[in-house]
Amino acid sequence: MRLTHLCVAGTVTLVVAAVTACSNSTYGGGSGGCTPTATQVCMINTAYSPTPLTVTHGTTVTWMNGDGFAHTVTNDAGSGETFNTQVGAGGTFTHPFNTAGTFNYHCNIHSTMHGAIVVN
Ligand SMILES: [Cu+2]
Repeated sequence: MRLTHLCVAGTVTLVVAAVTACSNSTYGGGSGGCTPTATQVCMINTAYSPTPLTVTHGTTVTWMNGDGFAHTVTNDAGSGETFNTQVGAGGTFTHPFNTAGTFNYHCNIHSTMHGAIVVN
């Protein structure tokens, strides 16, 4: 008769993987705690979202930085609106848009970051 060793099942080793690939934000990765709204642009994963954002003239637009590092909100050359602000992790910046038009902007730190505000 064979002697059977009964292995005690249930010794489950949980491997807690340190996920770094998708957490470039100190605010939880992904949305970074920022939710885009009708008047708010999020800076998430080194991009503006949404873009373009369309608002009615007289609207104050808020940018929130959901990333864990700084961005800027800087008007493109020739834009009818002038702003240039560095926004740290978790920070916000607001700018009122009182004139209709399309206003392009970018991040001075990351050359791939471009956005637009369309004002009706
Ligand atoms: Cu940036």
